[in-house]
Amino acid sequence: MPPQLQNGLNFSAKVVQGTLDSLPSAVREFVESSTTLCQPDHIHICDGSEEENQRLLECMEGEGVIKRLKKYDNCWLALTDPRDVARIESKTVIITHEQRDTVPIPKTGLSQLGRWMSEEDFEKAFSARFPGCMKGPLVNSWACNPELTLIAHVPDRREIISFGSGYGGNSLLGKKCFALRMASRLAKEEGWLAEHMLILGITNPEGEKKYFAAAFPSACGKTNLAMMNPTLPGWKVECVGDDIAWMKFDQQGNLRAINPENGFFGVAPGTSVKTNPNAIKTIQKNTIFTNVAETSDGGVYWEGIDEPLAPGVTLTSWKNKEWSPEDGEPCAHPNSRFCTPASQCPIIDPAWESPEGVPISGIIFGGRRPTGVPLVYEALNWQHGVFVGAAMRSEATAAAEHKGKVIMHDPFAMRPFFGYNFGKYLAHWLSMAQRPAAKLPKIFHVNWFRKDKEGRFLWPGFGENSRVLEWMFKRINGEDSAKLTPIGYIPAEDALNLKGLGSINVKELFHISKEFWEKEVEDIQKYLEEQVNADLPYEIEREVLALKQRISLM
Ligand code: TSX
Ligand code: MN
Repeated sequence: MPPQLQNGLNFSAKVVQGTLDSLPSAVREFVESSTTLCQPDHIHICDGSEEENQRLLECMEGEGVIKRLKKYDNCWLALTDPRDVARIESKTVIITHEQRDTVPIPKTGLSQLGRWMSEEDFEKAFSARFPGCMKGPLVNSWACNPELTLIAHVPDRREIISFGSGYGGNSLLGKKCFALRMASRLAKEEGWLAEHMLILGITNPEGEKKYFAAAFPSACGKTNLAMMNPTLPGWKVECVGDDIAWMKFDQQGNLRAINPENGFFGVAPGTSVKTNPNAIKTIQKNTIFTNVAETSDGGVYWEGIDEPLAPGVTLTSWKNKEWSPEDGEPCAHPNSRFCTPASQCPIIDPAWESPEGVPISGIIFGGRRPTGVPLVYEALNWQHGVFVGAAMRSEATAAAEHKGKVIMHDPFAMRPFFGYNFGKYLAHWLSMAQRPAAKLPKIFHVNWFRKDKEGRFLWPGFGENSRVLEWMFKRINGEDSAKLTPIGYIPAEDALNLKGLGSINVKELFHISKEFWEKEVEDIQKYLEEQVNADLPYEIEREVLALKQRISLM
């Protein structure tokens, strides 16, 4: 009898590990219908054990999909198709009945706050991709198919459907797809927050500890901050997470945060003993590297690793070619990654897996702003803080057709990750102030990247950022160490601890120019009115007008 008749089902796939009977009925039905659709040869039901992990790694090694890095213990190198190296916003969609449930309808042009697909178009896209996509050893099937890549979310059915890409942000579905896009929708429905934020704990020399959550756009060093070694004597930082925070006000009104991830999926280039010693220690074992360069002695290498190559050691680039600096191309892809267990981080917080979460005292927004934006300012109140999040911008390398750097809007560092209409998301944040017991955290904005007229950074950054966290710490404890400005509170004269730093141009670092902020508030207003349009909460429009007014009186 053919196997499909033996099991009464319309497929002949062999179950090579586990049994279908052991699955909850909804999961079993999903596996059976997906098998009928995709036609795989084999079904492997994961048990999550370390033995299984080793068998899968060895299986992939045997097929040449990954390579063991012999310099380290249980570290692996994966080199991808050069067309499959990053998230692709144009192929990442959310399907809802109404377009406006996914994105605000912009005044003109395309929404930059997400991409909607109609139910009919998704039905067609699905049928054009999935039938038979796991059948046999075809090239360009579901696992890597750059032409047909599609990352789809159907929040009403709680479904994520990803096709054609193996890149982490497209294929580790627990991360951006679930823990941010899907979870932000669930959070809106259920009264909590799913945010693109690191979580860190900081303890002062007296032993008092506070937790912060911080949102930064890419290229601001979020992972570096999450694992920072403070330079201030007697201070200690511990890491809860480097990318995602799920936060909820508890019965006592404290905002409690968990990191829903198990590890770090961090950008490799720029990671070094100087910029992030704790990340370097974390990735020495049990780590999968993607699209980095390999040294001839079986180690990893990338731009900014800041390690000399031992004499006679050569490099193979991420494109699997002998590499030399004269090639004019980087040895590692700029978006090459390490994927490593959080438990191995030397400063992982003792409460990092605590189910009740850690209490958040401060929320930090930030951006890479070469001009105009001071090192730190504190929002005037919750509504103003929500506006500060909405107004976030950061310097980014422009798309291919442009040249150089541009200042991009990235509200809440969530622009590619909103699971629903950003206007409704703002209303949800504002609604936190209406919760009877809520002790609202203070909100801050930081900019480690302000430059002087000669183009030199005004602030040393990295571990010295502990000085900024110390000021926030004192503000949260009610210290009167701030000066009011039109954009918010900045440290009062001598309130920012600069002991032992050498010369810092504090004046320039904190200068607030009327001319700059007149232009900045115009740009923010234009962006919010064009992009959020009819869904912009009046409280946010009011913050725009109030800021304009305060600047005009400077
Ligand atoms: O991660 C960074 N942080 C946060 C660290 C906790 N970076 C790296 C950004 C790229 C991802 C920074 N770069 C930071 C920063 O605070 N600041 C800067 C800018 C800077 C770079 C170098 C120096 C000073 C400032 N100084 C010297 O190189 C000597
Ligand atoms: Mn991220």
